[in-house]
Amino acid sequence: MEKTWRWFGPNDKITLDMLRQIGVEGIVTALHHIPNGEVWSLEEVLKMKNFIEASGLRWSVVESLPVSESIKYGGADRDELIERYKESLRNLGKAGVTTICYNFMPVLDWARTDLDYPNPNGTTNLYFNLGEFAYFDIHILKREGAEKDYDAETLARMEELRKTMTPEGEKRLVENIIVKTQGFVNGNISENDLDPVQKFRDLLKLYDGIDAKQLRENMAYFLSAIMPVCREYDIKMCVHPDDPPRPILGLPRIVTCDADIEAFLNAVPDPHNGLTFCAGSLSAGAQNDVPALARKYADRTWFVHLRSTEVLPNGDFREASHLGGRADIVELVRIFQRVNPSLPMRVDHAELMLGDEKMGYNAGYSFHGRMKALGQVEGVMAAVDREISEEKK
Ligand code: DNO
Repeated sequence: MEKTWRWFGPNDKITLDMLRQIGVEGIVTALHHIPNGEVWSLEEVLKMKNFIEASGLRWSVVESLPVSESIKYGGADRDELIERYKESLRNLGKAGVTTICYNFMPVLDWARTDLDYPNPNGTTNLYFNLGEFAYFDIHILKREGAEKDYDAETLARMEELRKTMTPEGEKRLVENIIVKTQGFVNGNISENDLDPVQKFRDLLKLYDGIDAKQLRENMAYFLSAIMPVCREYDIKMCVHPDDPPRPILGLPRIVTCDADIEAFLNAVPDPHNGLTFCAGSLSAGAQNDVPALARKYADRTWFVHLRSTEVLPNGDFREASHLGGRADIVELVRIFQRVNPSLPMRVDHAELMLGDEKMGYNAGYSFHGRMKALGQVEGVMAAVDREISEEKK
């Protein structure tokens, strides 16, 4: 697989020269300065491409070309927004940047409650605490009927938490769940929003009456509309699975498991409609056998995120080592390396370590932690390449 790295543009504290030194081959990035819903002009695309190439790297994957909420919930202006999306795709296609990651998660992209949860070795990482998430939903967001979405054990944990919750604790949950994890992925809420909770409630309202079936139809509508452009420029669209892979905050989620993946691939049966195989997101669903999914969908996978999680019996999950947890990265490398040795792959959500914590990196995107994870994955790739060449003898 091609060793790629998510880089956040010329303002990223991690420079392209640093990445070349650690063995990165391809860059995964987006035009983060262009607001969601606006066209990425050919000029802006080429500017970014040339900037990356000047450092001896290539722009391998766009992550993400964001899909506007209105396309997801089927708003009155969705056709206009789809036309703009197609225009951005054409410009990317003309520039030869043809692997495009996106997601179809309503309102919230990925979700975590804790961004620096301590590990026993002194590093920290991301964590999803279901009790704290329920607290956010029921006591901060005050979503109508939210209690019904949690089991008795989770509600009991939440009550315990309530006894010691402070205003600072509530503020931290808001920041972690809807601000810090969202702003940098071109999300709906940014650090400058004065009342993020109210803004978030207004966004949730947009999905009143939208169930999983309707969301699936809207996704198929979007994909069918963009496929002609994708065919013309050989653009590979690859949807990112939902993280965590389950409905949250009353919102439907439709890329969570085997049946979901099969459904969206079959809804628009064109190879340009494919998957970002995010091993981390999929592994956070106890229902998912991650290597089995990789075997089944490798031929429609255009981009791979390698990371792993551990799911706890109480519904929490944590980021695991890239060599441990539920994802089984060794087996995933065996599968993908055989199918397509040039498939772009990046590591994800690594520890904060050795001073990373002072650098203010985007949540999940440390330097030393990701460098260590990349080294681990490189080692696995070398061993798998040896296995493959021995088989051929
Ligand atoms: C989180 C990321 C996601 C991902 C988008 C793709 O760390 O994996 O934000 O980039 O969902 O559209």
